[in-house]
Amino acid sequence: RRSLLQSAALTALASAGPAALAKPIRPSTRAALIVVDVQNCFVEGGTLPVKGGAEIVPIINKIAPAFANIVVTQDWHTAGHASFASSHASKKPFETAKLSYGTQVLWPDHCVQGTEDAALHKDLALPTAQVIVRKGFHKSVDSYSAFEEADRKTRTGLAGYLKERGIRTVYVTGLATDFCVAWTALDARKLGFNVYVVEDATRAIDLDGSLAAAWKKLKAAGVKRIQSADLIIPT
Ligand code: VGL
Ligand code: ZN
Repeated sequence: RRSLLQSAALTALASAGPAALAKPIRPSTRAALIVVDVQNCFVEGGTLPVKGGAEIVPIINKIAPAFANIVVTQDWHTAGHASFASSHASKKPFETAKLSYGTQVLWPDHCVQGTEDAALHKDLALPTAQVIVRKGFHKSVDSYSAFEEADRKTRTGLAGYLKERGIRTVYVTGLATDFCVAWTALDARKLGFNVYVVEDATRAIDLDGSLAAAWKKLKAAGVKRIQSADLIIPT
């Protein structure tokens, strides 16, 4: 049975975005919620703000009780990181550069290790989260994905962690839909997990059509696109 709150959310979604699923989902105890980069840098007032970024915080807090396992990630760059436009002569943010591993979008300086900008959003309330994966800490390599760095070789260890704990399914939320959320979800699929993206628990940067491109790739890879109202939350 749905709570009144969930019904209200369903009605709201019916008019706003994609329709909620007919059959609600109860995440298995062998599922993990992955909360990607919900940090000060990616919300209003941060160094690389994602439009509406802070709006997902209460949604993530609301669905968290449905999960026995929660993994949090943190974009965690060195000062002078290769993904920063400021590290490249005559480059501006949102242009691209060729790095050793391929084309890299250049960003404003953001999420520098140990700064308040890189801290998790203060309203994120995930007391049951058990691990924080930090990524992008090698100065010359970016890492959008929580599983594998942009060189597509260096692993973070998250797949091993999840597999050792018997986790087969992941639900991905956070920032940004078309970068770190999408890359994390695609790598999770590649590594054999059953993967959901909880769309309303994400917000996008949407650079030159990157959001539509990301959803297309996610769909082709077999990632399931759901809404928070599709999840059964224990009361
Ligand atoms: C991200 C751009 C640069 C993200 C991180 O979390 O999506 N995007 N660094
Ligand atoms: Zn970054």
